[in-house]
Amino acid sequence: MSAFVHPDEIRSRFSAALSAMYRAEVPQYGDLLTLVADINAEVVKRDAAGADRLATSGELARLSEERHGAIRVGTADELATIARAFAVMGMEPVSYYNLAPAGVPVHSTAFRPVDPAALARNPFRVFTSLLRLELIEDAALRDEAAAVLARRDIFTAEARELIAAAGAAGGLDEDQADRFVAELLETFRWHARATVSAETYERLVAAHRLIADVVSFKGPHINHLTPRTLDIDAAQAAMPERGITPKETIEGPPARACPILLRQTSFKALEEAIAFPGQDGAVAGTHTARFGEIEQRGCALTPTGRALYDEALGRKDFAALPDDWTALRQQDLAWFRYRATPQGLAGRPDTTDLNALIAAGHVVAEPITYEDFLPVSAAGIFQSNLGAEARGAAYAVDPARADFEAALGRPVQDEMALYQAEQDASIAATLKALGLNT
Ligand code: OOG
Ligand code: NI
Repeated sequence: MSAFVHPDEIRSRFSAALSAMYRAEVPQYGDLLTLVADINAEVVKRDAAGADRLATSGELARLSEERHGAIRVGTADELATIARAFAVMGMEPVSYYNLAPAGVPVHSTAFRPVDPAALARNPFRVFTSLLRLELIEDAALRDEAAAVLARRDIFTAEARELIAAAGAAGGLDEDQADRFVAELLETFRWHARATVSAETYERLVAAHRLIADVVSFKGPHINHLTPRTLDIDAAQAAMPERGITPKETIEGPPARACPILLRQTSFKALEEAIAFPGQDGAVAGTHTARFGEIEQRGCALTPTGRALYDEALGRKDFAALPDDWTALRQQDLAWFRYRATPQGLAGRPDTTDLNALIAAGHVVAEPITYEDFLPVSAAGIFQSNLGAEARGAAYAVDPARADFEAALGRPVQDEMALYQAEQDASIAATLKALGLNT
């Protein structure tokens, strides 16, 4: 019997294969990668102390491997199966995002590693949305869309077999892992041939551009892949110089000395040639779905900090959120990872008070990186890529988390519980290392 390939390794191989495929499909993605790599190299050169901090926390090592993508699936079976495929790569669904209030008829989760060691190895994430067909008003069109979706299988037969095999045996061997990566990649591939007629496509577009994007093709093509930059303001400024036109504003918090959460910018979706099946060969058309995005990640906020952020975003005034690591930590606004210093380990500190230990130089606290997404930013990204005319009114519906989890086949994980667990574990390990048993 051959040994299983570690899920982290399968995730890294898949993330690299997806990046190579998307680069070949959308050359502008390659330009973004070069831009981000150049800017990150400049930041590391300019800010040696900052780079040191990133290196100690493991952020620097994962940076060039770090990216997130997004797909939009059409049915509960597609969502449940992709969840099992992501599980093979050590990725779990985290958080529920309701995009309906922003006029986008989907709800979503982010599949990502949850364990700090796995995140350090490769934090590849996929923002995954499920179409809410019930929000199509026209009953005939709704039934037609459902029938189209029911006919397709977004997975190859071999991908389905390997997902089942991994589930049954608890992992994949070397040969299976390679085949799994190649076969699952097919689900994410772009298909320039629509599966519906030009006439059906137009009616779907008229209902909502996003519905047309989900329903009209063989699979849920990856619609963007986002590298992480250390300086999004510099990246935004440099985009036009490289022939890339960014959206006007950066989503998320403003620039700060102490970066928090997530800042994102994107370039508009490409208008791409597609073909529709026609009686006499193919009918030509165009489709806009795929775009480019870059992001800068900052510190994860606690529920209190997050509530302050959400309020600040509404008022466009961020003064209530202190721009100072000590204040963010002492006011319990952000999550931190604690660590004993060599001085602490050599000395014999006799207090378990973390503030006192930090003041004495026995302990340091590093901000924990935000690994998730922001619904308001996601809505902004969706909308800037659907075109102004698609900026539909908010759907007057409740978040349907229970429906989403039923489709998924399991509950989503609570991001706050994950950050809390990491902070708590670091505190316990720090006190133990200092011989301060509590
Ligand atoms: C997903 C948009 C959300 C982000 O970074 O917030 C997203 C989509 O367009 O399918 O990727
Ligand atoms: Ni994104």
